[in-house]
Amino acid sequence: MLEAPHRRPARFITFEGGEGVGKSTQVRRLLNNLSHYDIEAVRTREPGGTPKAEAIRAFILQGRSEPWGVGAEAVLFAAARHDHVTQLIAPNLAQGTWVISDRFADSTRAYQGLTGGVDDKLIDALETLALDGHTPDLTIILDMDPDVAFRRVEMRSIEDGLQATGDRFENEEIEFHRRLRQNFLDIARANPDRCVVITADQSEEELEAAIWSVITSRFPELNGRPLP
Ligand code: T5A
Repeated sequence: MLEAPHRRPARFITFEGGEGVGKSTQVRRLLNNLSHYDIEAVRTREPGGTPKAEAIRAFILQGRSEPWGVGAEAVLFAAARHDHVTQLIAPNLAQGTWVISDRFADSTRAYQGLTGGVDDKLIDALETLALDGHTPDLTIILDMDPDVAFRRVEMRSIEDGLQATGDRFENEEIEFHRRLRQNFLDIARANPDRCVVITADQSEEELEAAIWSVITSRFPELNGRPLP
């Protein structure tokens, strides 16, 4: 009998951290670097990633869910995540395609749970339901002073010719973002096998190299492969 061709395992990697720390920039760079080694990967984001989840994203980030309270928002994020996992993440992983997500379940724990005060038990239950066993293989937490990150976001708005109006969460007080930073660090401490914290206050190229070094040391199929 012919042996089935050996297929490399698909990896699920998530990027987390506060606003403007460089997640989207590094997700794009990682996709590009993986493609140099013929690793098929999809880039996705949360909230969002599928048409239904993107509809929930617009509803929340425009502030329309705010009157419902933070607990209901946690449920909405989980509903979006459930669709994202079942319609995009799981099918891609099953066919051998890596999935790189700009935010995932740790954001609900950090924003709605630890910062917003939603009970741990509800956050745990929503996570179990939404993930359906699809825990990331690696979570990169980009960490930096939120004041510096906010200057980046303001600069982007100016460069884009937009007024710095911000979305629902960008408009929270700086103290909220300081707490959030600490909460992501606490999540990393509680999940040392999955999470790696990287200082984000460095150039895009330096950060890209630091992330590549984590990826190549974590996944044997990329062991020793230099940054393309
Ligand atoms: N949310 C989300 C919850 O409350 N609960 C949840 O469960 C989930 C999933 C999503 C919002 O929803 C909340 C969290 C968020 O508030 P979003 O817009 O998708 O909103 O997420 P943000 O994290 O806010 O996205 P940003 O685009 O603002 O931040 P990024 O992706 O971290 O940063 P990036 O890469 O876009 O870079 C920002 C700017 O900095 C520059 C870039 O060119 C860009 O202009 N930059 C750098 N400048 C200097 N040095 C570097 N190293 C740089 N890297 C990037």
